[in-house]
Amino acid sequence: MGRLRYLTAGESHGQRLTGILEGMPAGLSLIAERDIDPILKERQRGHGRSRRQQIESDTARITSGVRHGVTTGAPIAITIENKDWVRWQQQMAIEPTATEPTRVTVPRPGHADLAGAIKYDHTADLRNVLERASARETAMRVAIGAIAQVLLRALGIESIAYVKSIGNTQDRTPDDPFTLHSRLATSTVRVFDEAAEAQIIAEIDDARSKGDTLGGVVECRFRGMPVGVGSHVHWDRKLDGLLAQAIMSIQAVKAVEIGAGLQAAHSRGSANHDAIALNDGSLARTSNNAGGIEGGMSNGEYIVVRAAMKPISTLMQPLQSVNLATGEETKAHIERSDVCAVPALAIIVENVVALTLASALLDTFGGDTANELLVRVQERRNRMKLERASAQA
Ligand code: EPS
Repeated sequence: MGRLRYLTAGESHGQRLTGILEGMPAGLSLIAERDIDPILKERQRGHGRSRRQQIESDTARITSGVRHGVTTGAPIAITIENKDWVRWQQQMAIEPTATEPTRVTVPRPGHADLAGAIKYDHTADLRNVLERASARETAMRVAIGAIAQVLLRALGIESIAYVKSIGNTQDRTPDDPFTLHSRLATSTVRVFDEAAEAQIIAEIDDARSKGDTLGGVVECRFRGMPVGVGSHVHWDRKLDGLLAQAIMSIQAVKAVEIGAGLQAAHSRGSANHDAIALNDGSLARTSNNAGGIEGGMSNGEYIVVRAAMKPISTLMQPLQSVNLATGEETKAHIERSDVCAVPALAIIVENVVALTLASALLDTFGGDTANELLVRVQERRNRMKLERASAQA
């Protein structure tokens, strides 16, 4: 386990989400309204979400680990209220209730319903599974990742996340997306190209009108990572391995790519590998097909990660399933749901990657205080300057 550990708890329609993040250094300025809430708002945005997003207005409440706006080094506890809970108090009551809950007994293909019900013996009411399997949990993961982003920013590491494709429509990503960061705030599907945006909106509306759902691909980039974060000597500390595990754990993600990803398998070595050059006396690369990671370590170029999301599994025109209470074949359960949550996935991936990078940075450089960490990172960055190496020789 890495230096940063976290746990989330909470059901989609329970009273609130709870999270604890442990391992953050002391001395970081952290204010929920400034550092977390705007990112939670971004996660809620996007054409294709359900009416639920008009009910919720996610805000994080920090209840420990921060004093007078500065981290103390103690575990940081956070809560996010579910506003929808008032309508679910009976169904989701913690205590036994006099009235029977409405039971869900027909699992949805693609969802955790069936496997989770068999695993925990919840076949009499699948709500015990689906409430926790729900991607509502990602609100807390984003809140925790937003804290990791505060640490990355203190080290001069910046990020951006956007949609590459939804359904059959691809966006045209600019060569340097950082230069067009502000455009993303105006796109309801988090793409750069306006024509692609219109086509994606039409595709989402078409899927909705047919009771269907859509998946897609998102990408995020982090620039400013120092070299050698991760490991080439321990399989379980390899940065690409850690990223893949963290991203694959996000609800509905079915594939992860780093850099050229699958495409690398179709090119020759001469076209794929990133030549080493000098840039103002510093070691640099002429391309970045490795996505900033070689040998399980950051190589100083920007980190590029993509994730593919399957179409959401709750269909308003449901697939066939089996009623676990009666043994009859029937249509799957229908529950209010999103048609497409790919723009939200971009924000979730960005923050989950931020957590993974922050944890790996702390594993590599240590530091009880943010300043200790910063000094060590600067020292590592200096090693990429060749004049310094030759002056020492
Ligand atoms: C989800 C179903 C929808 C989504 C939810 C995830 O919720 P509801 O059934 O209440 O409409 O909106 O996501 C969120 C609530 C969120 O904040 O992301 C599911 O089944 O996974």
